[in-house]
Amino acid sequence: MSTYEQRAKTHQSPLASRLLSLMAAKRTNLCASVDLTSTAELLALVDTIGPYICVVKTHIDIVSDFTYEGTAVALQKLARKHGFLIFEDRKFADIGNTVKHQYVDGIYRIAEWADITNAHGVTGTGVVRGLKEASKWDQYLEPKNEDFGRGLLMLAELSSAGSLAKGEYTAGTIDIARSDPSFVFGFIAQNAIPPPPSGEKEDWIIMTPGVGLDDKGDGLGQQYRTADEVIQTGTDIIIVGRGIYGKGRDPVAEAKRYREAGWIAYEKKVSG
Ligand code: 5BU
Repeated sequence: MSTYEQRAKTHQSPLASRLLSLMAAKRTNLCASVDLTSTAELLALVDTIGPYICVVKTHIDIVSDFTYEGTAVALQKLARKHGFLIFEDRKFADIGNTVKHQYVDGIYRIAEWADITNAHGVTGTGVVRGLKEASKWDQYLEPKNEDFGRGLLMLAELSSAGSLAKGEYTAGTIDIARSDPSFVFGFIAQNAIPPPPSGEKEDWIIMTPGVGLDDKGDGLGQQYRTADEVIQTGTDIIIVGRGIYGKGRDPVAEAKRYREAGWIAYEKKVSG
């Protein structure tokens, strides 16, 4: 298996290259899922765990006191301070024209501050085309601009019990991703992505939620596997939420612990 550094050099998505380089430089494949409902708590948590993560994943619509400047711009400042990307876990699932508006308009204006977002395949390839058009992802690729565009992850599989995203549905979603591999750079998935029938070489970044070292579930359908288990089954980035900030936990200690678990699993995988 290639290292993150090697993949950074050859990846077709500028955003994925940037992400792989920062993972290699910071020695972390940990994405923190920060599902907190107040801006102050969200920013305070991100500021303390920022050094140990490569991505912060948000659900911006659960932040009760959201303001564009106070929440989104402040989060961007922390991203620059600590060197991580921002992933808004919006799970777009509508026709191209609607998702375009949901991505750039409303009070959240996600495309302006989130490097990464994701979409379901249920509506077909229009979702990719709509989001790409709205992101104006290539406007960021000017050499003078330090930005590296936007990227989309398709939801191939979910971590929750009884998910309908499997079999033919998952295969169809993977085909949708193949419609634009410069904008779609990977998947939210629980397993490796099978190669295409043509045998062509592909490089997708796989991000996996449902990672926990202490719990097996949350009583509401969430299912946890360890960092080692998900990395051995093909994941590149582990997504951890309550395992880091859950009740009674020390977020810095947990972020360090998950970072180490993810990194050891990655090193084991690349070396053998
Ligand atoms: P947790 O606290 O580690 O269970 O949080 C997991 C996060 O990942 C949470 O924000 C979910 O919305 C998100 N998630 C998930 O758990 N499972 C999935 O399949 C997808 C997203 Br897609």
